[in-house]
Amino acid sequence: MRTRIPKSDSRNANGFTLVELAVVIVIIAILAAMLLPAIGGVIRKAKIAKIGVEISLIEQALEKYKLEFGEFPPDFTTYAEGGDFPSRRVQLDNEFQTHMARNFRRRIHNSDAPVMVDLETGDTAQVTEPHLIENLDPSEALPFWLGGFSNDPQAPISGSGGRQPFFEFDKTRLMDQDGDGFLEYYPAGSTAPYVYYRAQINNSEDLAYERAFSFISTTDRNHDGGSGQWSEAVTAFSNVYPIPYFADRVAPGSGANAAAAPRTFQIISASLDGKFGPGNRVITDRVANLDEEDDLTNFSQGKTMKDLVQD
Ligand SMILES: [Ca+2]
Ligand SMILES: [Ca+2]
Ligand SMILES: [Ca+2]
Repeated sequence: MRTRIPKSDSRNANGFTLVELAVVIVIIAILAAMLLPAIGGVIRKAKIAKIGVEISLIEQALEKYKLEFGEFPPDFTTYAEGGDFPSRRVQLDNEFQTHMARNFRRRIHNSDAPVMVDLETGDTAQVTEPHLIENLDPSEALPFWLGGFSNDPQAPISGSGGRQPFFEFDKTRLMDQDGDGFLEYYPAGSTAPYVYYRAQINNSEDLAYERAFSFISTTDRNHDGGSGQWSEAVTAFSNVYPIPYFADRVAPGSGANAAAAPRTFQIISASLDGKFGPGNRVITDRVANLDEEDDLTNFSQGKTMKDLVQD
């Protein structure tokens, strides 16, 4: 058994304590090597959980919006043009004006146009060219509607002052990836914005996300249209939209083409990898490549798609 070594006599002590020190360092290194991945996993899980919490807060904000206005806000999807459907601009404008007129009777619709913001200069400008409204998309719908309305009854959209937001956005995560002056909202740690799709219910007929499917399948800047696969190259300069989730993605075997959350809305987060679903691709085989699916939605109760399907 060793005894305490006086500080003045370090001739033997140095050698001995160095060996001890080396052993301790090796043990710490082994422990660290064992623990670091676990710690990394815990941090990752915590980040994902945080996104799950934020999604449920956005969900509550949308419910609050519906309580006040009787319907969930438009998601800026449109049917493909042609046949029975006019241009995207006309469809968007019709729905936008109808939603506003229903809720703001004194609104002057000619002058109360959406406002675009330049994040670099802070400048704002109203949409004066009618076609610019086409730039509004399902990733911009949440900041657009949940930011609240001005208390100017004639200009609830463009008026200043009195705004009561339905949701408190973290301003550092409001960005404009496609540079059109309309902001998207990004989960902490993700390069892909939250996307919002509203279920369509028409004359009591449940159309679910038919229009969202139409929108993404015809948004050719995001979709190659032929092979049914997302083009990952375009993500650098344009927003990418996921397809709405099917019910059997959430609960396997629950019906071939039924949509998840059929009568409300889907909030979809690509989560930490910044990619929607398996590698940003249209999901044809709905249970393939689950390893890539850290995606979170409002109907997955804070779980990733992978965890949800595995449970
Ligand atoms: Ca846009
Ligand atoms: Ca934008
Ligand atoms: Ca993902």
